[in-house]
Amino acid sequence: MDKRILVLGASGQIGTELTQKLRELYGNSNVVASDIKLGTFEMMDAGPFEIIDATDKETILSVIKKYQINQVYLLAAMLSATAEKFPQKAWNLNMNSLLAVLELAKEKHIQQVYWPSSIAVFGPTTPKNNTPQKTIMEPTTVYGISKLAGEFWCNYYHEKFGVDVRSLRYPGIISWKTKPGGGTTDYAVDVYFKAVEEKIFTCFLSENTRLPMMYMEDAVNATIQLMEANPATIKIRTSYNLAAIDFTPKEIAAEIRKQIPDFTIDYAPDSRQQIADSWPSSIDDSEARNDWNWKHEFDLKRMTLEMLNNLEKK
Ligand code: VAH
Repeated sequence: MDKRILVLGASGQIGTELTQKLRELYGNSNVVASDIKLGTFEMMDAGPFEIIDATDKETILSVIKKYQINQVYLLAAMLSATAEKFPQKAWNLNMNSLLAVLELAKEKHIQQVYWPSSIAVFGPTTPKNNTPQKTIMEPTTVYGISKLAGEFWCNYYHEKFGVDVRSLRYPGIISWKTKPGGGTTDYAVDVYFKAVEEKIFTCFLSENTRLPMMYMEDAVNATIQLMEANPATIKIRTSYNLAAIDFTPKEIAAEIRKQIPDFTIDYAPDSRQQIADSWPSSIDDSEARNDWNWKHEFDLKRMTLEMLNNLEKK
């Protein structure tokens, strides 16, 4: 099938880089970027752009028809920390956008859907180390509840209506091109920006808070690899565990200090500490590695070099 792709939430942290990569792979004119508000000049100049409220099924359908879209990547969502401040808005955005896109796939307007889940689907009763694909899942955040519900909607539409929807449980994602908004893992992005700009950083999580993390390039590559995989290799239609590295604020600070020796960090845990404490410290993603040959490329050292080199040039 000639891929004609619509990215919903293209201005977000992942959406921005996913859109760039998809345009590189499939051609700028074959990837329509969209978000609730205007995108960056680069994104709107490089290819088609549409203003879309991701919960508005009719508008999504009109854009699908306008560009003969056959694949939708739904990246629009409200992340963990912000969702705690606006629970009803978060539930509405995170759930009704997914249900709108799944219905459009069920009605055969599109052939394939990508929807991201998160390690936020796990909760304080989940085994914390090397968290397995199938385990206790009792999320205690609005974001986690919405992602857990979303996973089972994906599985339902696949089993009941044959919808080809695919999903990954992203860990914290780290990038230098676009700052994330409203996440609990965002400290691991901010720390690099502040190390380069001010050589000092106050971390909103405690120094030994270990969380699963991944460099953006790995996350984007995993997403496209999953979407290109032979359907017969995809055994999980809720959402695959996906892992790369895990570290604490203390460890990432030590890695940064290898490049910026006078960098200092201090700790002032806030309400996001409780969210982080409810999540796993590391993830077992052997199903993804076995089913469709996933493997990560960036460890903490290589990611730190990549982040600092690019931020110093920015
Ligand atoms: C957040 N970056 O912090 C997101 C992610 C696993 C964390 O889902 O909310």
